[in-house]
Amino acid sequence: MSTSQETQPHWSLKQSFAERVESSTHPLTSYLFRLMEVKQSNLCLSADVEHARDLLALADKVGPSIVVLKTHYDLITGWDYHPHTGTGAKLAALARKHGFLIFEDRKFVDIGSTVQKQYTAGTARIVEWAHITNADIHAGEAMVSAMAQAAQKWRERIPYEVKTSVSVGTPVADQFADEEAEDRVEELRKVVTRETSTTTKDTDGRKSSIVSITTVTQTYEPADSPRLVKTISEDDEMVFPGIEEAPLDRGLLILAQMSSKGCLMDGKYTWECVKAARKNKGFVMGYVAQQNLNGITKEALAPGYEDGESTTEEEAQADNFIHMTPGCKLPPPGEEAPQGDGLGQQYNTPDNLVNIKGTDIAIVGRGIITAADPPAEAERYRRKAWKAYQDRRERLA
Ligand code: 6AU
Repeated sequence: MSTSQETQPHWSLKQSFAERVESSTHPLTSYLFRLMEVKQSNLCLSADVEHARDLLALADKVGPSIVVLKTHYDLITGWDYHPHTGTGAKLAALARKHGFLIFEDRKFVDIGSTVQKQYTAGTARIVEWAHITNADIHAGEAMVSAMAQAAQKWRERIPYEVKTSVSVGTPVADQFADEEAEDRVEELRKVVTRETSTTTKDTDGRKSSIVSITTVTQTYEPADSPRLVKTISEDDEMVFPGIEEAPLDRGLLILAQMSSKGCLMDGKYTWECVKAARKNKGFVMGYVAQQNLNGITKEALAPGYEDGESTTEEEAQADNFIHMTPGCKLPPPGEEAPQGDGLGQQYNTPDNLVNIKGTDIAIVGRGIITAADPPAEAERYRRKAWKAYQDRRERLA
């Protein structure tokens, strides 16, 4: 597929990740660019292992080499759904310890109302532990704004839900069904405002109100504290020293192109993804794609496509979306190109993806997981992908 970038590379391809921090339109993207510079890593591990305990062990071992850990929670046996002590919460603790973001590769696609519930409720409550998720937008742009709305609503509720606990024979907030919890939080909010005269403050900054037989405790953490849950053990409280903790904002990657052979996502679909991303910059961080789409035009992706509306040249120029690309593998010793997996997956080297095609983050699964020494192999991929990024900057300077 030819792109306008072949003749005139978009500015975002030439800049360093550090330089791109300033013009990022999403707080999580700015954070991720900074994290990439701190860890000198543009590697995402696709942790498609069988069991939850393998996932946690792998995340702990490979964590130092990566900036994003990608999950498919629904292929993991033994996933524990408890919001405070389950697999998601444990992964979140490992993410803080090693400094990486969690990307649940859920590939949402449905009507807006359904994706909102799938994203924020149900068994997995993805929004609570995954900083990033992705969507196949064949259902249309409305599902992107619906997910953005759900993430925003979730974000606004955090200061109350996280910090309010109830004691004396009353079930704690996470034991309530979602609606009940919301009612309870609303009730508590009123109580706390009303009961200021009976309020006492103890030494650790917590404030207790006596409300009939129920003690309501509110902790006074900053409203934007990135801690969602009080986690499991002391070890889980360790924090990566190179950078502050990730912001609580949630982000979406639009699945614009796939790595699989015979993929039916054509240029028209990809162009619609570009338009949806430009319309929803507050929530969309970027793309899962096979080429760099910043600054791309309709003519380059879908010549002759009559879509009735287009984005402007200025909008295209302003693009600073982050790109993550799967289908990444190093060739076996003595071979030039990596082979497919016999099931339709097509692979490229980190150099081809990052230096030539212009992606930012290489997503590697089996290339690392099935190696004899996954942490050492992750380090090898980290070095190759980072070198490819440096080579790209040199080549386009
Ligand atoms: O490196 P692999 O082939 O072991 O794993 C690739 C991972 C898998 C896929 O579900 C995912 O990347 N993936 C995606 C994503 C990230 O959305 C899109 C795509 O086009 N190809 C692809 O392989 O977890």
